[in-house]
Amino acid sequence: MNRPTHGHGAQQLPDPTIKLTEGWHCLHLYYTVDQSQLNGVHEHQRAEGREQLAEILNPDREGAPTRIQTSIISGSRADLGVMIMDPDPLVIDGVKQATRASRLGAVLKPSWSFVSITEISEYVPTLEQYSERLQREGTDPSDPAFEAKLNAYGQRLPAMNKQRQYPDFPPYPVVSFYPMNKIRDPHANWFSLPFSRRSALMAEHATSGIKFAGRVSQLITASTGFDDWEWGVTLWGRAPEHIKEIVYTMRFDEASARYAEFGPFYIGYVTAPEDAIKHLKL
Ligand code: 76R
Repeated sequence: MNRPTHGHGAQQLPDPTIKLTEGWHCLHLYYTVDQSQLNGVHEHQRAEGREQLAEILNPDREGAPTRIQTSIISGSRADLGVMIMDPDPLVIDGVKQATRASRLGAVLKPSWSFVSITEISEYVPTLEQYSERLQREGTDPSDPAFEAKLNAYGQRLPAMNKQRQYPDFPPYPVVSFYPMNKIRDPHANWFSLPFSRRSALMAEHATSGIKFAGRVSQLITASTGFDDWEWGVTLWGRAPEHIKEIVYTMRFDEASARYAEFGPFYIGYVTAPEDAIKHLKL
């Protein structure tokens, strides 16, 4: 009996792996401090726990995840935030387990987390699509400005794609994180729009985002199949008001106004692990 075969046969498929073909795994962790647990820890164990935690969160320690950033979170949903990225999801999970197994493990209550991966969005225009867009927007290919714009984009694109898949943390002190979906409402179903329409809406979205260059840096990580929402939005701000302004501004973009829904918002301030530990009075 004939059975369907898979492509070119199993021996030609890459080895099974928990690493991504491209990009990094990403985890946002949130903790609250349980004071009644902390009261029960002897001072010498507390001191040991503080040291362990500072080391676990230290981005420069041996075996540290490729990226790890600690922040102090405002509001009662969390006290401490940790954002981690690495090619290996078990290196990332190692931070969570080491925190739990430390002397302060019972004190730091996990209050929320978000699992995602980095990606290049399907709406990032290729050079060819960018050229078509310039023409659609009225720049003639014979116009010297056309070539200048196209060249500039071609120069920018590799670095932009690297920053989407293998991001560096920007040097900004304010960090906001929230998850979001594009809705599947019978009257506004993002996923039943044709690609051309979604692409046009995302182009409008990107145009409004670019106005925040130098004030806000954004990282969109994908979480379909990994967590309860479709994307995680991490925004870093040069100052707090820019976060409010960009999120408010984007509410008016059709891609957000009509199609987006949002989960809980976490706002925090980036700190060295030792400073966060001091601030939390652990
Ligand atoms: O990656 C790029 O910079 C290219 C253009 C771009 C894409 C494809 C872009 C630009 N975004 C893209 C995709 Mn975005 N973004 C959000 C939010 O609060 C809200 O209303 C929405 C949350 C913000 C604040 C934001 C900011 N963006 C996406 C996607 C994925 C869609 C998909 O793949 O289906 C989501 C969910 C999303 C949401 N976006 C920008 C910004 C900013 C500031 C920019 C300009 C970036 C720059 O300066 O280069």
